[in-house]
Amino acid sequence: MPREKSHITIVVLGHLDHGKSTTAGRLIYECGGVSRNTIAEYEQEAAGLGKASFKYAWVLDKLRAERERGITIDISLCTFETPRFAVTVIDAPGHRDYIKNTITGASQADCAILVTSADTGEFEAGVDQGGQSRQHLVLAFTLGVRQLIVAVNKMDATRWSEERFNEIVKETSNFEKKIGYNPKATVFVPISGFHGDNMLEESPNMPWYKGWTKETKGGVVKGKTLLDAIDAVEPPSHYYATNKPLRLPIRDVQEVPEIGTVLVGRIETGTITPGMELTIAPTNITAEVISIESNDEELHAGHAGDHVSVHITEVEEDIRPGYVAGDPNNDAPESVASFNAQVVILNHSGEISPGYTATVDCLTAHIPCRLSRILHKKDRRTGRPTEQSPDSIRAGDCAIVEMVPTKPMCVEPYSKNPCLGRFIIREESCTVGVGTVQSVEFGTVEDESDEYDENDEDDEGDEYDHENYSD
Ligand SMILES: Nc1nc2c(ncn2[C@@H]2O[C@H](COP(=O)(O)OP(=O)(O)OP(=O)(O)O)[C@@H](O)[C@H]2O)c(=O)[nH]1
Ligand SMILES: [Mg+2]
Repeated sequence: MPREKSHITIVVLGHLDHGKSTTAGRLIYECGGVSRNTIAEYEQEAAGLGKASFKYAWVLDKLRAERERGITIDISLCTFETPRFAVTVIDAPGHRDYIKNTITGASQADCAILVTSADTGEFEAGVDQGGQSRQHLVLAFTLGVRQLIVAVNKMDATRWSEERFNEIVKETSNFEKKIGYNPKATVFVPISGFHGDNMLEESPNMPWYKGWTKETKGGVVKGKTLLDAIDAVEPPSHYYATNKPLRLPIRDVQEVPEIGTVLVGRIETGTITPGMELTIAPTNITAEVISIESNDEELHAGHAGDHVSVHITEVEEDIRPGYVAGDPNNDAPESVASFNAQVVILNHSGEISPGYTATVDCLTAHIPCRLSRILHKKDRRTGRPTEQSPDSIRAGDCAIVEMVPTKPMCVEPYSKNPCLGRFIIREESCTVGVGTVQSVEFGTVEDESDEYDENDEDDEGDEYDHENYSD
């Protein structure tokens, strides 16, 4: 299918209630993705629940529980266009209980918009120890999202204060630098997502704001609005990855009545075409592609970067979110029995020694893995080994370790395939550490399903009510 515009994916991150869904919803509305009538309907219905201020958030918050509670629980995807790009926006939850969904969203993005509220105390809550503005940036950076836009939201609540904006830019620059981002390459835009200031058009309420500048290797770019900033994203590297072996990490598996099994996800590398055979790792399931859709349009082929729904032939086995589809004739993904990784421990109150088990988030997979051996500690700056076979590691340490998944899992060395080679180590809502895969040992593992099993919770649907409003 001919493509008029390049395709990018943006994830919207930030602390609870800072206005992620509202900003994304308003952006989609202003770009023509939803009608004025729909917004009017949302306004009326939301007012009935005492939540009128969530009318734009409802563009993305579609679950009953989300609308009633006024929070985002699961990620949702929507599309709109800028002059240069067809954009898929992934709205992620800020609530720490749903961080697994935030990670899944961030793992599929080329650029992040960090929405941070400028309102009194709210910005501070986001960047305090345990604040999600900070934690989300760590996650995004670890997952390879290198381009960042900071939308300083709720400027109306500060009476459009230049001083407050400057204070937030300064503080955010400080902590993003510690995480690894370059503040000079970051776009900062003062906005009101709810009122629409500096979204598509320059706001008359902030005459002091002269626009944003970002400096990257590609040069200096300037702009005014949030839309300008999205339009200035550098096209992602997976454009050039359509010739690599196929990797389609599965985000969702749908059983559609009268159609059959549909796999949903973003293609990280390679190309998928109707009629081709698929191998689905880690359980080696084979199926054939019947058809491919993106945005309700049937495609002749799906390429790296595309969000696709792939209708496959019926299979007996269970296919789960987190599995990875590939091409059996071209370096198919495989299950690993163990992997060696370089890990950095960020937050942990005690000593971590062999036997320690925590969730490893790698793309759309969330699998408990056991630390089986600590090979050596390393100096983070020089990379030199500092201690062979230590008994334990602790916060601040960098080490080479061996990990064993407690259920079938697919990861790949970072040097071979970065998207399947980086991961987060997490205990519930706390990010314990981050890592990159150095080498893998192929093989199968016993499925040790136990209380750690988060993917099972989703399957049973008892984590939250998945019922949609019918719009
Ligand atoms: N004053 C003001 N309020 C805003 C603005 N943007 C969002 N809000 C309000 O902030 C509240 C939370 O908005 P959401 O868009 O649901 O926030 P969120 O970041 O998506 O929240 P979670 O997804 O649950 O983390 C709502 O009452 C919004 O109306 C803004 O620009 N100005
Ligand atoms: Mg939200």
